[in-house]
Amino acid sequence: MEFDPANHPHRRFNPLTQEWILVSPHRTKRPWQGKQEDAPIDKRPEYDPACYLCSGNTRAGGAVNPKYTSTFVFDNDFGALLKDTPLLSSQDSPLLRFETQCGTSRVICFSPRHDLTLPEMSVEEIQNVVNVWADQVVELGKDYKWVQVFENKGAIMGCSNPHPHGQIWAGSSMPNEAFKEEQGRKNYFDEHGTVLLTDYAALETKQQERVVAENDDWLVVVPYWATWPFETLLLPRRHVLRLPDLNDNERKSLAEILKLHLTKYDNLFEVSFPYSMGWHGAPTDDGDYPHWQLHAHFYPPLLRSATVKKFMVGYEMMSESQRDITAEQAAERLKQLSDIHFKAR
Ligand code: H2U
Ligand code: ZN
Repeated sequence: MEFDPANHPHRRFNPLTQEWILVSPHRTKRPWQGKQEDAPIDKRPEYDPACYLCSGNTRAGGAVNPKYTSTFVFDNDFGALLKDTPLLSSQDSPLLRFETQCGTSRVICFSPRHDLTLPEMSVEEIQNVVNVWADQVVELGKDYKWVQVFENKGAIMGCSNPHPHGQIWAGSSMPNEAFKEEQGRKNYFDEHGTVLLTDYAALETKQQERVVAENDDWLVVVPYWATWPFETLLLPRRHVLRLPDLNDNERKSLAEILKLHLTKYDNLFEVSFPYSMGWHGAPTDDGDYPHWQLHAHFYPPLLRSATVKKFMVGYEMMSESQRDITAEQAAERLKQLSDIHFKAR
């Protein structure tokens, strides 16, 4: 019998994290009588006097935001990482190991407009955000080995405030996800002599089956090994190690593809699409990282509507991640969606 990825349960390998995921495509017709999330209410004023992140407002810690007109970065008033932590560690007991962690947490307001989200901003405004991301990597990369730029979007993802914002956490050691990817890339580079994610971008460009959006410099795919239903990977075509290495043209085309991709996401269930996204660039110490390639992951929780999310529970917690809809089916749905935002129609 021939393998039919749209019908036969199978496992797919994620070469970045070196983990397998179970795909059960025959299950997509099962009924759902489980949890429905409340449909998020999405009518916000341009300025909210009660918002901690709006221009000119006072934050929870008492600091006052400047009257910013574009982007605004500040040190998180409740940062998870602190600058002046003494560097200590212990392996005295193999069962009770620790190392202290030195770092910084910052918040980036993407816009003074309380009512916007990235896809509703102009390309120029999104490019300003890209520039801030890159500048922050330069600045924090001087002191820290890992600079994590990310955005939690939507209350369902634990985002505390609808004002368009992201975060940056920078720390002195490699966190788990970065560490796993480092191993995966290194293994691939040692075995093939080429860069995993540039080879992967070339393969996806050729096959087209999982491509959601593309332009001259960038590619968005539902990766072959995706675990979240509409997970995507944003990849540059050129070999680029870190955000600051992007030239002006690439920053503009990045802003364009972000606008397009996030518009499609919003159009999928006609809701401001929740997700966690984050950038992975090469570590910012003086190590040699020819095997790295810059990319962004988008992990959206929604499964079948604005209110039904995918749960990573039972089998996922105890065994391994599992999905029903295949990466190819998810890519096809995203690809078909309009590039005009549903609110602008
Ligand atoms: P999230 O919405 O992704 O949780 O990010 C908001 C961050 O903003 C959160 O980490 C910080 C919170 O600590 N924050 C401040 O630093 N000052 C404030 O006045 C409100 C929120
Ligand atoms: Zn606000």
